[in-house]
Amino acid sequence: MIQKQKRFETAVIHEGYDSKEMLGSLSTPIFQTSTYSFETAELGERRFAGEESGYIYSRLGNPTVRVLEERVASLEKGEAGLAFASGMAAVSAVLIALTKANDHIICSSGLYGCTFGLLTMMREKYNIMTDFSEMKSKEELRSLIRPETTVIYVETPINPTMRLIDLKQVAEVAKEYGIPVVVDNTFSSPYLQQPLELGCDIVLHSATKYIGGHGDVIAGLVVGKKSFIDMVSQTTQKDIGGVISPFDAWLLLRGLKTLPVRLDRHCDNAQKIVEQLKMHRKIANVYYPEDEENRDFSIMKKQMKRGGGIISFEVKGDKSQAQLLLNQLGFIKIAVSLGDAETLIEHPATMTHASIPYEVRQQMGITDQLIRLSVGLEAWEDIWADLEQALEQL
Ligand code: LCS
Repeated sequence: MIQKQKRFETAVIHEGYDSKEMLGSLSTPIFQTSTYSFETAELGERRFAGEESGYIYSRLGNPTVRVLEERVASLEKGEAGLAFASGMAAVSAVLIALTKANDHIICSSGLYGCTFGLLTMMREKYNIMTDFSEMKSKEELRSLIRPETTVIYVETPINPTMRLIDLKQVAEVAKEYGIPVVVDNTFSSPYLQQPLELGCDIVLHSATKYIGGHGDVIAGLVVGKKSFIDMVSQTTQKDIGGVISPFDAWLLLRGLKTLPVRLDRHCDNAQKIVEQLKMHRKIANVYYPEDEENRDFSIMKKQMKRGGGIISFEVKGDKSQAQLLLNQLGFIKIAVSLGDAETLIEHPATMTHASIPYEVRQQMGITDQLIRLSVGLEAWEDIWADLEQALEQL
């Protein structure tokens, strides 16, 4: 039978796995093994020489992990995928693979605090300089490119300001100069945004978030051209070693099956909460990509299917008012991370982005009044009731 390209909702369940090859096991088996025996010494030699395919040692590859890598590559419409022990293991493996001492990176003017920390370390240790840019126009981006620019690194939506970057526009400029564009697609997941389809080169995830979806695993994923993925697999992944465990890969495969169903609900709930927040007198600003009044709404329409499950907003007043709001909540949990079934709330200036110097935080739009809400899968009426009673106490 000729197989057509599967739709997203089918691919999340089936892609990369054939139960016929695994004794009919419907659930992907967990190959909980660190090593693989060779029948002969010569076979071991051929495997190490790359003359014969097959497994050697689980830091170099594992069958459960391989299913996950093939599935996510298909979902992101890329040639190949690679799984990591954390989102940061994925980010660092990619950035270290693409740079050498004295190179230059152009980065979106806002990003996750630990990625900022990694770029700072790369500057201090290897003189790899980073320029931050809003990437509002092609001219702005072109003006920053230097002969030693080797990466354009973009988060969109940006954690935690929810600002967006026009990925197609960035990819077009990068192509002119042959510079790879890396996109951190954590906030959207491949269900809402597919950067490779827009011309970008490499996409990565903190799979800890929507891909896992249940707050029980730390993991990372990278998708790109096979030649690039093979290079990372054989250099910064093999030799630095941030590989995922087979059990965590299995948890992600399970989480992925419900990704579209969960995200539809996250988006529905977030839309309702945005409507309510915008009407509340204690709220100064609400930032959500799929809000018609949002400053980046036109970019959202071009590249995202829906707005996602994360909202950020500023309360009227200062840091103490923001902290007071968090302290008044009932079932909504004060916690970093996002994309879980539970609604989570955090204060970026003192939590996820606290390591970024104050002045840089201000330039990025991370004010002391800014709060980040990861809208969960509960009934939206209950989420709003909890937020509303807390807001009443400010
Ligand atoms: N990229 C983004 C956009 C992130 O939000 C995070 C983690 C990472 C990469 C790193 O992934 P990890 O190693 O944690 O899997 N973001 C977090 C956050 O906002 N709160 O807690 C972690």
